[in-house]
Amino acid sequence: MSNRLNVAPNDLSAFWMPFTANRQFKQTPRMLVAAKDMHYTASDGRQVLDGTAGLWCVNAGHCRPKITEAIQRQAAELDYAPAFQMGHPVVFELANRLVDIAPEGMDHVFFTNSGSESVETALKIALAYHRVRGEGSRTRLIGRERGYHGVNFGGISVGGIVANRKMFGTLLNGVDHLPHTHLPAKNAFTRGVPEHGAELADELERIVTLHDASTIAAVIVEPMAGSTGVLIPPKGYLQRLRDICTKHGILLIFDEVITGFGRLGTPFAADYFGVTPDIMVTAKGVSNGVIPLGAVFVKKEIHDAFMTGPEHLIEFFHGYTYSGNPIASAAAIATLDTYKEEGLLTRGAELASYWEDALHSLKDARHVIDIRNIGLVGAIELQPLEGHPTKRAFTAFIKAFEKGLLIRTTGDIIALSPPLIVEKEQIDEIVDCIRDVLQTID
Ligand code: PXG
Ligand code: PLP
Repeated sequence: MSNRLNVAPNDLSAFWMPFTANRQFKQTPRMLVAAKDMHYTASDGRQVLDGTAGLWCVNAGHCRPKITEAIQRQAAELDYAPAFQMGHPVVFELANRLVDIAPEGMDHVFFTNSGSESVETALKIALAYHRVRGEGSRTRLIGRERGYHGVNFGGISVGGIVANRKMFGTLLNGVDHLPHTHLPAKNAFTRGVPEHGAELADELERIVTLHDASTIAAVIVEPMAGSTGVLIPPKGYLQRLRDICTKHGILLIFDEVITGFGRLGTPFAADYFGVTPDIMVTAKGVSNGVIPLGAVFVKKEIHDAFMTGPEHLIEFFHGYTYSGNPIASAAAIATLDTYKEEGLLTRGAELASYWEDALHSLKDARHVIDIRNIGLVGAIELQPLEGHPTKRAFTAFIKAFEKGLLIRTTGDIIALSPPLIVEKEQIDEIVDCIRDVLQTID
């Protein structure tokens, strides 16, 4: 063990923490110092069950030996290679491995270092694709209310979470938004995919009528909206979006940063819903969250549209210093090996009904106003404390951590997404702990 374990830093002020209540944290820090499989070790030595796979990313569980070894080996052999105009074998192997498990027709992969970068990359591919085909008037991008597409300017423009947008000026021009699909009055306590709301996809027709299809490049949605509190698409909704996009020559982008790599019990949400987008945005689970990596999948027609003109010219002016770097690529190959050996990309399907029953057993727990589930994702929505939105869920988060369980909260929603190696007893432990916590908080 590293001698850094259990040695608390004496000054927490320099690090400006992301998406964190910095002052609250620094008064009562919650430090994680080690992890293995389903558990973290906190700085006071307690074991904490990981109910969230880190931030929806550690799908194979923590410190898996194959992944650790691959990183160590690659770091010692080829640490870095220029990403532009040079190659190394590991990233080509990774691209082939990814295409093998991707939905039919998604034949090419562009690498990034995060979900946010994957989103920007996808939006740029969509715009440039129309332009290289002589349809340069297609410049509008359509997102959705309550969508989360990372934190860069393109992503917050098409995204629909007001706190992530309101501080940052006018954002991208020419963006419009579909309505979100959260209909608690009709769908509360639905098990799995909700019945009501497919017609909300028809709002895309309204937007097309308003702007004209010839001005619209792409629609981007999360197949299941994760970050905003697990909003599951109504039955038939995604197929309707697909049909409308196809009818009008608009590209459909699925942001599968959370849903990719087994979260719903299928390799991708596209497989779960039987709807194939034109571009698929991924990150997180592609490298088990261990090393930053993102991957944008595109259909052959899109890739091939760029492969024209003189062969010595760069076809797409985009890329990152670390696009497909050797260590991240090696980590991702080892991740895919682990997923394959342990059947993790479909394990969620085997556990889904147990998970669903366990979650819905909380229906009568205190403060609960809705429960949602799909694959190995769950959400428990709480009645907000009068006059103090988000406070009740935040208190639940703190109390759960004290009791040895890591959960995520967004607004007054508890979101759960354990590593895909979770056992039934650990599902029981998660649910029992949350029931206890809800019993004790105001
Ligand atoms: N798209 C989607 C659908 C995401 O969920 C991103 C893009 C951005 O990925 P990066 O790697 O740039 O963070 C995400 C990330 C949460 C939570 O608690 C969700 C995310 C990240 C951190 C926390 O819900 N989603
Ligand atoms: N800023 C400067 C000054 C740079 O030189 C570069 C890359 O060369 C970047 C930003 C972009 O960095 P990255 O490729 O890691 O996204």
